[in-house]
Amino acid sequence: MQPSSAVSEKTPAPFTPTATGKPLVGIVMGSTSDWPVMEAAARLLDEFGIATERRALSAHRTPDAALDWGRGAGQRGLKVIIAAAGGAAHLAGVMAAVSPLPVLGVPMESASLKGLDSLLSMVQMPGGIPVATFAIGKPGALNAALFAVAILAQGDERIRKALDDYRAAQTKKVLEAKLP
Ligand code: RP5
Repeated sequence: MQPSSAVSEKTPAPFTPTATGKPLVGIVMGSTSDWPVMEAAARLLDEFGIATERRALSAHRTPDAALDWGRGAGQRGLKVIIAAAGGAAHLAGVMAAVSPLPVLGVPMESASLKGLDSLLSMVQMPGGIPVATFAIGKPGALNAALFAVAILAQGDERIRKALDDYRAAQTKKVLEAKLP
């Protein structure tokens, strides 16, 4: 049996958002199986004090509910949509088709093609309906969250300062790192 400390190292505490106020970013994903990756985006936005709305909805398995969610996003006060999907990854494109909000797409790694399928089906949007597509998997989830922060920072001095501080801390950490 593993000691409890080893278990807790491998199993992060459940995500309990601390950011208050109306959600400004919607994080929608094609399946609950995407959550372990997309949780990184939710946690990062929460660290910036930006409340999120999080849903698992599929362009294929729950098309009507996905369309309703996307159509109502702006009216609910969301400013940015982060949409993640894997395989035949159409969710971000569908969100962009029904909402004028900026849609940031995160391709999920897939079992058979390692996410190349997700990336190509997400990035190859027809002219006129943009999806800003990020890297496959967790780097994409983190960068989509940071891009959402950068968008929101344009109209919010507190968020702009928090983004400056985040980047300064990141730079400091790299420069101070000691290699063996
Ligand atoms: C996509 O299919 C989801 O976004 C997910 O990445 C992938 C697999 O979904 P599950 O079969 O695990 O529900 O729609």
